[in-house]
Amino acid sequence: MAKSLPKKAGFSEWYSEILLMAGIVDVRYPIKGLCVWHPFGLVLRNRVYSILRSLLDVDHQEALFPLLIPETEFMKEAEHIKGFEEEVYWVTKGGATPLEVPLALRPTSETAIYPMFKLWIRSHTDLPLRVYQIVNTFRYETKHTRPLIRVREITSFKEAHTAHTTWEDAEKQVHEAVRIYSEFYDRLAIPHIFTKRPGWDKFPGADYSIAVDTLMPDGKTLQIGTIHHLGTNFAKTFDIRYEDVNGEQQYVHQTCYGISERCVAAVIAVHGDDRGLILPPEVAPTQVVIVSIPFGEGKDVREASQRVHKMLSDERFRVVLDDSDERPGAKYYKWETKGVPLRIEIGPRDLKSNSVTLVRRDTFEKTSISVPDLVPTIHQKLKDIHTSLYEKAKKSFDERMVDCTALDEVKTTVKKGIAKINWCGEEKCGLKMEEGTGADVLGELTQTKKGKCPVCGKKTDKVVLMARAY
Ligand code: PR8
Repeated sequence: MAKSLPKKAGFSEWYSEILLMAGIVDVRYPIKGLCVWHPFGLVLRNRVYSILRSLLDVDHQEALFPLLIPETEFMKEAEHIKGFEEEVYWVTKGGATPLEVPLALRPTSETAIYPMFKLWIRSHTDLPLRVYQIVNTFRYETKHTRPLIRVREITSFKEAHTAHTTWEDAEKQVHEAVRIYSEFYDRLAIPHIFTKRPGWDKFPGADYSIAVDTLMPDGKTLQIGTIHHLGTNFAKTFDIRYEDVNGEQQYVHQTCYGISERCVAAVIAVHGDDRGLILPPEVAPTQVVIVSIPFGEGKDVREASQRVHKMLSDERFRVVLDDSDERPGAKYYKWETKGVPLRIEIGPRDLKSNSVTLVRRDTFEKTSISVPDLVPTIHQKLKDIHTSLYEKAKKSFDERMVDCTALDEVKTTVKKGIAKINWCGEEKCGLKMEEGTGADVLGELTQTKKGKCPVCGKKTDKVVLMARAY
C-alpha cells in the first residue's frame, strides 16, 4: 500500500514526503545535501526557470562560465573571502598530482566572471553589460540541510551580473531586478516582500543587499532571492575600468542578483494541500488530466476520451489521457498528488449529453461542460486557478504579517509569521532585537512609520521585518 501523505499542518513531514510522492527530488543520493531531480520534478523546474529566462532575455545575455575558480582569483576580494571561506569546496589534486593552484568549486561566480569582465569592458560604449547564467554552485552549508531549501549543491543557481558607468545607473538596475523578481513571483502566484538587508547581513562585498522573502506554511520565512549593489568594490579588486566620454579611465559600478531552486520549493510549499501539490497552471507539467470511466465494455467512453484528448492537445494544452486499468479513485489520487490543475472525467452519463465533468484541483469544484464549450472553459479555468491560488496565498501572507511595537509582541508574532517593527537603524539595537526574540531581522522596508526603537527608545520612522527564517 502506498504511504499516505502527512497533513500539511505538520509542514516539515509533509514537505519531505510530498517531494518523494510527487516525484520532485530523491534525497537518497549518498552525499549529504545533494539531491537528484526526478524527471517530473525537472520538468516543473524547467518550466519555472523558463519564466525567469524569458524575463531576463529581454535585455540580459545568457553566458556560461566554468565551475572551477583559481584560488588566486577567489582570494582577491577580502570581504568576499571572509563571507565564503567556510563554505568552499576545494579541488586540490589532478589525479595523484597536487595542483599548483588549488581550485574552488564556485559558491557563486563573482570571482569567475569579473576577471573576464576586465577583458570585455573597454569603453563606456560597452556598458551597461548584463549577463546571467543558470548553473550549479556548491556551498558547504553547516546549518541543517533541506531539499531545495538549503542544499550543498545548488543545482539551479540563476545569477545575473551587470556593469554600469555610474553608481546611480547600477542602482537603477537594482530597481529593475526588483521589478523582474516581483513579476517572476507573481507568475508563480507566490506572495513576496522586498527588504533592504541589515548591514551585518549584506552580501560579502556589496554596498547594500535587497532580499525577497516569502512566508512558509509553518510561519518561517524563506529568502527566495537577493539583489546586491556592489558599487566599485569588485571593480577595484579586479581592475574593471572603462574609458569615459572624456577619455578618462573609470571603475565600473556593478550589481548582481540571484535566485535558486528555493523558488520551486516555494511553489510546492505555498500552494500544496493535504492531498499533495497544487501547481499554478503556467508551470504545471500537466495542466489537464482526462480520466475515462468506462462502464461495461466502455468502447464509446474510450473513444470519446481520445477525441477530447486530441482536441485539447491541438489547442496546445499540456494534457494527459489516463486510460490505464486502475480504479478511477486511484487515478484521481495519483494526479491530485502531482498537482494537475484540472481533471476531466468522462463516463457513460457524460457521453449521453455530449459533455464532460471538469474538476478543479484547488477547490474541487465540479462542473459539467458541454464538449463544444470545453476549450474556452479550460482557458478561463486555468486563469481563474492562478488568480485564486494567488489570492488565497496573499490572504494567508497578509494575515500573518503583524504590526508590533514591543519585542514581546514580536516574540509571539514570529511563532506564526512576520513581525513589522520600528528600529533606529543602529546595528547594536538590531542585534539586541534578534537576541531578545530569537528571530532574524530580515531587513528594512521602504515604507516608513513613525515610532520608537524597541531597544534604545529613540524616535524613528524606519520599519523592519522580523521572522524566524529558513
Ligand atoms: C549571491 N551572487 O550569491 P546569495 N540552498 C538553496 N538556495 C540557496 C542556498 C542554498 N544553500 N544559498 C543561497 N541560496 C549573489 C547573487 C550572484 C547572485 C539562494 O547571493 O548568496 C537564496 O535564495 O544571496 C539566496 O537569496 C540566493 O540563493 C542568492 O544567493
